[in-house]
Amino acid sequence: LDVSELDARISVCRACPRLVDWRESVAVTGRRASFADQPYWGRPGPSFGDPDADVLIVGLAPAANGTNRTGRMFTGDRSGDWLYAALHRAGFASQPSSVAAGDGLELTGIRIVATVRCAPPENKPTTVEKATCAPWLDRDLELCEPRLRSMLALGGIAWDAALGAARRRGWHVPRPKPRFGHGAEADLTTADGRVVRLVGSYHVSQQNTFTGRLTEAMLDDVLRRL
Ligand code: DU
Ligand code: SF4
Repeated sequence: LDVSELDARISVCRACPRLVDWRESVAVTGRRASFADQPYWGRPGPSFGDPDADVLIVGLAPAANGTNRTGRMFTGDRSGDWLYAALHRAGFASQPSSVAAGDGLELTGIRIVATVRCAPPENKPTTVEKATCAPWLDRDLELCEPRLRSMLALGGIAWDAALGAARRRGWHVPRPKPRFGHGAEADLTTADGRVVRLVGSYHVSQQNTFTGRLTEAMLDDVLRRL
């Protein structure tokens, strides 16, 4: 299995009935008025970025009118505006914005995945949905593990998902469990003894960026540590 095969399998997953219903109903009848004339992806969001990345970014879940519309991680929404501008400043992204698949954006050294691959109502996946989607994250981690140097968890849910995936891969995770916070760091050790640094960041959602809880300088700071 390589990254493109894994993405293809994820793209047709229907394991969570509530999320399948939500992603498809938004795509068919629930489109935002400003996008009413556009086709919607309406499927799980596959990974985006460099298949040979040594840095993995773990987000929360696709936005109903963002990834669920464009089919690409953090593409076509406000969270993505923030994330890709910062990735461009840090030298990971070829351009500062991410509008739609086919816009020419390329990432170097970095790949982006989500904890839950389908858009959840109110951006809140259930505990069962997080557990159901976790095997996909496990496969992503397995594929990038040989090169992986660091991971960025966007928000506490992604932080917990990354720690869970690391444990299931047989990595050593410090005890007590490392606590999420903006700028939190945990050194995880792979089964063959390499250290992978997990870095925490407040999520790039509008709840954080509009309120000033997450600033551009704070985001630049965590990206430098990767
Ligand atoms: O209170 P808490 O849910 O443990 O979150 C702590 C801290 O992390 C809070 O300031 C918001 C931020 N955060 C976030 O940015 N994104 C998330 O998904 C969860 C928490
Ligand atoms: Fe499948 Fe994950 Fe989507 Fe659930 S959230 S249907 S497990 S891709």
